[in-house]
Amino acid sequence: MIKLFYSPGACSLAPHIALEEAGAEFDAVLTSTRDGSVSRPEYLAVNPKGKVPALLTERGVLTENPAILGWIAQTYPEARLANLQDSYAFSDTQAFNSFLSSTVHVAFNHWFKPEGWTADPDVAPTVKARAGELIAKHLGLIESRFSDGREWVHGDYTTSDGYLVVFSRWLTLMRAGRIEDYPGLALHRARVQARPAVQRVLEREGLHAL
Ligand SMILES: N[C@@H](CCC(=O)N[C@@H](CS)C(=O)NCC(=O)O)C(=O)O
Repeated sequence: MIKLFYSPGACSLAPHIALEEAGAEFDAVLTSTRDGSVSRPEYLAVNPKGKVPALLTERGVLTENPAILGWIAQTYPEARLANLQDSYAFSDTQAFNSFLSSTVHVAFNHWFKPEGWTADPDVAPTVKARAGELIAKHLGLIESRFSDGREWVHGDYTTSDGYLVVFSRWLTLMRAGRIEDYPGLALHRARVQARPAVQRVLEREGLHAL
């Protein structure tokens, strides 16, 4: 049985949504980032990086959201969570997911944990302020994708949509900006959260739609 190690509302929400959208059979294993569970020896044996998500498959453990999302899309092709017939379209989806993972997520991390990026506590507020500017820059770029009226990041619904909603939720929950400043993103967030699979996942994680 596939196992997804997740923490409520963390970036592991993205593969949680993708697995649910795919109709996969899986166990969702609560591994909170808030109570030290990610640092316990039994979890480090699964993912030595001490981060969620981790996905235990029949072949072994996968980590890193873009890789996990690519695996889910390829393993459940009937769910059409990526365009698997077109290598350009597939790579474009992976590129967007990599941007979220390597750039958007990292900017948010500087916002909510600035003291983790500098040894000088006096510098932390400057790190946080700069992170806020970068979050606005990155989300502005994403917002421009919706200017043509598209409903989903790539036109059709893909893994990128359930991943993007992690950060459009964080924007509000971490008070990193105003969703009203991103009307396309606001509509997208509402659209994703209205999907039945996403509602099931939010409930399982003990979360509410924003
Ligand atoms: N690059 C990883 C990032 C994973 C990550 O940073 N996960 C966070 C939750 S959103 C985590 O587990 N943090 C726990 C900690 O740092 O203690 C990915 O995209 O999957």
